[in-house]
Amino acid sequence: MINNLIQKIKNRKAKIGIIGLGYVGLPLAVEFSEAGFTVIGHDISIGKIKLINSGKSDIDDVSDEAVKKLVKSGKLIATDEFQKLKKVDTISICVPTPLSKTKDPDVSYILSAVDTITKILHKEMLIILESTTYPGTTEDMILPILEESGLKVGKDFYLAFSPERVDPGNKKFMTGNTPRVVGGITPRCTKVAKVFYEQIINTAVPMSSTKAAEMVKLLENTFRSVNIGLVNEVALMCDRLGLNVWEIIDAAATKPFGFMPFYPGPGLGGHCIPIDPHYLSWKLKSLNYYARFIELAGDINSHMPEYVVERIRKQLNQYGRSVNGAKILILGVAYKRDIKDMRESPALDVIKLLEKDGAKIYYNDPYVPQIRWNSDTHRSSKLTTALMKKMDISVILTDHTDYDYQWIVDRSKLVFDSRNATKTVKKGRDKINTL
Ligand code: SAJ
Repeated sequence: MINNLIQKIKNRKAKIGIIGLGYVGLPLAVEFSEAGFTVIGHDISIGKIKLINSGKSDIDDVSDEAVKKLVKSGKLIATDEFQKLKKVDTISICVPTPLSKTKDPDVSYILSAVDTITKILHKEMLIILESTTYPGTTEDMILPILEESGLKVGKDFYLAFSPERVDPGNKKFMTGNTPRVVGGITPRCTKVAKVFYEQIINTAVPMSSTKAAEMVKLLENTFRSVNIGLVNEVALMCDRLGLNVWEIIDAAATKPFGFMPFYPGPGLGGHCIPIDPHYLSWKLKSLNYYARFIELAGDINSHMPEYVVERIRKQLNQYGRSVNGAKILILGVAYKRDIKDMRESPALDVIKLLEKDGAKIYYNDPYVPQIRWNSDTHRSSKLTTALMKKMDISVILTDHTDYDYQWIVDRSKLVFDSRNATKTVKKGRDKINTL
C-alpha cells in the first residue's frame, strides 16, 4: 500500500489537498501545482477563494500570473467546500496557530482542520501538519482523533509534521529551495512524507519523530526571538553608555566565525517570532519547567515600543517640544521592510502610546495604504515637502528600501530612526537620533 501511494506521488497522480491558503499554504499549493500535481486548496475565507479562482494572489510572495496560469490549467482549485477534498491522497494543514488572550496556544484552527479530515479520511492517505505548534501536538492531539476512524497510522494512513520555513519577502530562499525537516509518527510515515516533499524541494531531512520536528521549528524561532531580545537589550545598554549600538554590532559582525548579527528595532512583529516561542514555554510550564530565556526575551522585545516613545520624548524635549501637541510622522508601519504585513507590528504600539500622550499622528507606508487604530481608519499620507514641513519629527519604524532617506532628512525638523535606515545619509545628521 505504501508503495502504491509513493508511486502516485512520484508520477504526479496523487491529488494534493491543502487546508489554509495563507502565506504558507498558497506558496505550497503553487509549488505542487507547478510540479504537475492537481491541488485542491481549502480555506474558510470566501473572499480568498474567489480571489484565487479569479487568478489573483493576496500573498506578497506569490504572483497573480502564477496563480492565474495554474487556475486556468485546472491544476489549482480553491474551495471552501471540504467535500471537494474527498478524493485527495495527501492533506497539508497550513492554518494559523496564534496565542489566545491569556498567551496560551490557540490550536482551534488545527482542530477544525483535523475535524474536516476525519470526514474525508480514507486508506492510503498522507496527512502532514505544517503549522508551528508545541512538541506533542501531532502525536498526542491529532493522531488519536484520526485513529477514532478505526484506521491505523503507519498501516492505513500516514501522519507527519513538517515545519514551514517561509521568510516573507525573502527573494533568495523560497519554498522550493529551502530544506525541509520531516518527522513521521512511524518510519513509514516519515518515508512517505519525505518522498512527498522531494517532489518540490531539493532537501527533505528525516527526523526520528513528529515531536522532534515540532521542536526544531520552535528552536529556530526561539533562537531569533532570544537573539533579537539580546540585541535590543544591548541597544538599551549602549544608550546608557553613550555608544552607537549600530557601530558596535557592525564591528562585531566583522568576526568571521562565532557571531551572527541581529539588529535592534522598535519591537517584534510578524505572527511567528513574537508568538512561537510562547508555544514552547507554555508546553514546558505543563512539565513544571520555566523557560527563562523565552520569557525574558519576550519581556524585552515587548517593551521596545515604550523605549522608542521615551527616546522620541527626549529628542523633542531637547528642542523645547513635548509629545503632547506634537505633529509626528511615522515612516513605515509594516512589521518589517518591503512587505505589507501588519500582523503584530510594533508600529501600532508606538502610535497608540504617542497618541495617548497627546501627539497628532500621520503615517506613510508605501506598502500599507490604510490601517485601523483606536477604531479609526487612517490613510497613508503622501510624502510632500509641505507635509514634512508641518511635522515636528519624522519617526522611521520600518526601513522600507523604497524611501529616499536623504530626501526625508532634508525636509524633517527632527528624525528618530529606529532601524538605522539613515546610515548612508550625509547631510543633516545633527537632526537624527538613532535607537
Ligand atoms: N527583527 C529585529 N531584528 C532582527 C531581525 C528581525 O528586530 O535582527 C524583527 C523584524 O523587524 C520583525 C520581527 O523581528 O518585526 C520578525 O522578523 P523575522 O524576519 O525574524 O520574522 P518573520 O516572521 O518575517 O519570518 C520568520 C522567518 N525569518 C527569517 O528566518 C529571517 C523565519 O524565522 C521563519 O521561517 C518564519 O518567521 C516563520 O514563519 O516562522
